[in-house]
Amino acid sequence: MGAAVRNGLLGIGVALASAGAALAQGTVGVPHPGQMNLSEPATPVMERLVALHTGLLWIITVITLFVLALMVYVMVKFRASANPVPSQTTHHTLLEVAWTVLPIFILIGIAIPSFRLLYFMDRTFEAGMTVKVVAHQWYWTYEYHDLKTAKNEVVSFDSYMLKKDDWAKLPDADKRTRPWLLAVDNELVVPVDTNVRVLVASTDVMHSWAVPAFGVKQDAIIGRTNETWFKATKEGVFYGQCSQICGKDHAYMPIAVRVVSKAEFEKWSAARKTAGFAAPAPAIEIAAVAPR
Ligand SMILES: [Cu+2]
Repeated sequence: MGAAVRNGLLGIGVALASAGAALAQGTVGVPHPGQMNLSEPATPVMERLVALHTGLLWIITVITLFVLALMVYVMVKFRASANPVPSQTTHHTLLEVAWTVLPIFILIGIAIPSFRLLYFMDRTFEAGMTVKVVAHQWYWTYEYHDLKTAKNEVVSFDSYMLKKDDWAKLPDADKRTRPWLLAVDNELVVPVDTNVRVLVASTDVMHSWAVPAFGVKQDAIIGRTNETWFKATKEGVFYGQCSQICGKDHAYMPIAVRVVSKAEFEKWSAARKTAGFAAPAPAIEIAAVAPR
């Protein structure tokens, strides 16, 4: 992409972001200093991931305390000083059956909600819109295949990390919602409360499109299209990073998703259809998603 075009896009991106600065005080999905837990959920998938994680933590805690108590009991009761003649016990059938069967039930109890969640995360059958994410060394291209320009071209644009100089020019209010190293020139814009099907592909090496607050992490692999989805339930800007090491600038291809109201999204998409960001169809052929 030519420098002039990129600068133009940058301008539009920055203007859009400023327009979004009102942003209804939306959430800014970034990690916080001292954060102990997972990201605050912004999708049903992430809500369920957090719930499963918390549930597992309880199970692990109870098991760990139980084993600790048993060990303390054994260490005290069967200490050498109180047992000059050691016990000769080698078997206890009931106990052995119990410590085999009980963990099986615990693991099944964990596996059932875990698999249900895996399938829930896998794909949506009721997509309100589809976005194709194409990874490159070292930026992302977003294609809105539901939005066509007057010339019948797919609305698509590249998303680069803001260079330090460009970031420094942002108004202070924007700097708070668009942190350095996460802010991009053109954010992925999606409507709130909408099932967004995400198709992920790559043109060079493996990358991974990940947004922690959405509970989404999908590998971008050359030669195939992976699918995932999210339904953002909060307005705001949510950040992620490429999560598959992909070369020297792996750390500098952040992901920014701006979730706006449906009315705001209509305005944005109408502008994109007429004003710009229109790019020719992608140069690479992406294989269709395999039916399942
Ligand atoms: Cu990467």
